[in-house]
Amino acid sequence: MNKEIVLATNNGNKLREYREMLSPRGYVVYSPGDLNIDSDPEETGATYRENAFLKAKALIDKVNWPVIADDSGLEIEALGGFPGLHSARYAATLGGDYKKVCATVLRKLAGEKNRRAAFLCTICLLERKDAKPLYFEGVCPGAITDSYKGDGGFGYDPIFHCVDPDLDFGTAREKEKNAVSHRARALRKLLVYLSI
Ligand code: ITT
Repeated sequence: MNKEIVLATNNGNKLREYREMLSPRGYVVYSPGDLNIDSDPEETGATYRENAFLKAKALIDKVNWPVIADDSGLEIEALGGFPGLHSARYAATLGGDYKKVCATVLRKLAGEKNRRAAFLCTICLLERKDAKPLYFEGVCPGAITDSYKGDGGFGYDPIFHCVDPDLDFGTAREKEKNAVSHRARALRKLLVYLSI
């Protein structure tokens, strides 16, 4: 397969992580911005899969390469899975200020013993316009930290502790996070498919 791929995202942090993980394997990852394409479909799906599909589908007609899209979120057990599918939208209600978002989540969990949480990622691959969408999923189990830790990564990383291996995403180096994250786990499955 051609090693050029389009990542249907407007999130520069996701783009950076995909490039970091895919470049050593010889992939060139284009963003919609690189191709001067505006693509920001409404994420109306009821699942990560549906939203990932909507994002990939919105681009596939406009480009000449396979498209991948990533829908992801943080699920916190004691909050019934919140913010989950709405992780980005919840942050938007606080102006996209993740220091505030993380502080609010920590407050919601004040005194809570059950800190279990997981990052989830679903990648949708559309190889061509008429191709059947394929999905690759990754889960990174962990816990919500007791305090805000470091400014590494992005989004909810400063309050996420990965359990296997033990790693605070807020203080981890990008390479360390990218070896074990939900995104890395989903991407490894995609790479197995692409290498067949
Ligand atoms: P695109 O839809 O344009 O790809 P987005 O940020 O809106 O960008 P999502 O709808 O998939 O993407 O929302 C995912 C949100 O979940 C993201 O904005 C973060 O708040 C959070 N999130 C996902 N992966 C994360 C990670 O690796 N570290 C920290 N937070 C993450």
